[in-house]
Amino acid sequence: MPTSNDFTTNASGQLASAFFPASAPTPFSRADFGADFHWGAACAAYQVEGGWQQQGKGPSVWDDFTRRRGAIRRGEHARVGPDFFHRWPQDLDLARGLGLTDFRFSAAWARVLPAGTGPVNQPGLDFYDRLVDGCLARGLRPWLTVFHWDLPAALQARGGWTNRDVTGWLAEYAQVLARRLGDRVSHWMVLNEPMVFVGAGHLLGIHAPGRRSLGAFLAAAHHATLAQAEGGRALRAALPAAARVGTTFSCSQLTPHRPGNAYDEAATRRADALLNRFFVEPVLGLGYPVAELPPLGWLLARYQRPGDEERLKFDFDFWGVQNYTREVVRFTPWLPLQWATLVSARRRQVPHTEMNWEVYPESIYQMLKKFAAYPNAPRLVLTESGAAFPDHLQAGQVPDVARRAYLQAAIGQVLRARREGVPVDGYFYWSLTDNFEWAEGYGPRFGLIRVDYETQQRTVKDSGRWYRDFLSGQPVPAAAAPRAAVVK
Ligand code: IFM
Repeated sequence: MPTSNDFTTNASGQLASAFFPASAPTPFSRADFGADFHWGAACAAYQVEGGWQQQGKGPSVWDDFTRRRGAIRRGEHARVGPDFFHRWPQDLDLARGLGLTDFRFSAAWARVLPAGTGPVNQPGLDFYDRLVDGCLARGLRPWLTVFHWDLPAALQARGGWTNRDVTGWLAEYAQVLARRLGDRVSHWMVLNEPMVFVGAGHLLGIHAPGRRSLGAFLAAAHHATLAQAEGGRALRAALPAAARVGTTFSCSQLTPHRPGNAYDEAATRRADALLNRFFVEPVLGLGYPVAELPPLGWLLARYQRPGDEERLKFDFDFWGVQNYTREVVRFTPWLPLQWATLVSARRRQVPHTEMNWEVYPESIYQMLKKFAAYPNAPRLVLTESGAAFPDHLQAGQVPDVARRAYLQAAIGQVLRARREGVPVDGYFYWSLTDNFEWAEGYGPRFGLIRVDYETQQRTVKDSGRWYRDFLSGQPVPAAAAPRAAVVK
């Protein structure tokens, strides 16, 4: 099945139609999004910074997890990574060179508070201060994610996300950041993709802290939902009134494996409740979506206290929608609790990325529509979307045709939603540079900018150049450019 970067090898055109379904809008240009639309790229501290023990930084759960034998592909870790800790001026210069208006990054909790709570590590906080000033000096609006998965190891030793006190720890940390940076950072996000760090970290055991326990999952899930709202309140209390407070959610369009089959349809509704609705609906005061998953409701009740339903609510200024693919769901009678499995793209023999995620940009449109349909939903921003395809340096260039096509297709799907009235205000490509892709190590490359991890040399890929041209006003023609390469 095609995962190739070279469209010319895909004579069937299957890859092209995956990127550009008939519904994809063309032609279009930046002007169609209006002057205030946010154009960015995103990254996260643990994945790019390196500098893992520098200037007083404490250890995080990922520093510990990457030491575990077999936890990470090829035994890789992120102690140096793309070395953003030292090379951020160069990376921000490149971001500006692409014409981005906004830059999203996260702070490493243990760089700011080495023990998770208590004394602040001033050099660590100073680093983010310089980074924020560096963004502003280059005309990049900084967007700061408070928590992108790197919990301080000292807090994990106290139970981490399974300890209800984590809500207070997070609020304290959020306020430290807000007090120092709130005069310059206009957009804040409390959590990055809670379902991923809770599910992959506490139930599946494939991310830090590597737990495989239903109890740990449920406790962490409830505490993360509480922390999301408490963190929002803590930020709002400490930030100037003009600052925008948001949070982000992972999500995927879900399709039954056998459309029309009652079991697969019901399994899809259960998966939707867990994967797309679980962290969103309590924020709106709708409670957890347990009607589809009664056993989950009974089990979760063990971790809830009187008054929690109220505490889970928060009126965010925006939601960050993060979408990479769609999932196909099949009824699975032997799987307790969910009775649903996701049928992998490889198994379905559809075009997919190196993450084994189906190439399906239309899911972006579907998810924006879905989130916007909630009564009282705030404004939306696509705070992540991206694609990992293999790429190579050839004569000083990186001809990453597939990523370029994905980027164009993703932006087109955002426009499609916007044209139908969805209040979506920004697009952030994941990621500015190649980086450490968690359990997959350095294998999958998502970046608009290639990183040679031996030399730390940066090379803007063709996808990055395409983004630059698009942002400079170059229109996407009616017959999308990469399509021409397909029918060879
Ligand atoms: O790299 C991750 C990121 O940390 C969170 N969202 C998904 C990306 C790709 O897997």
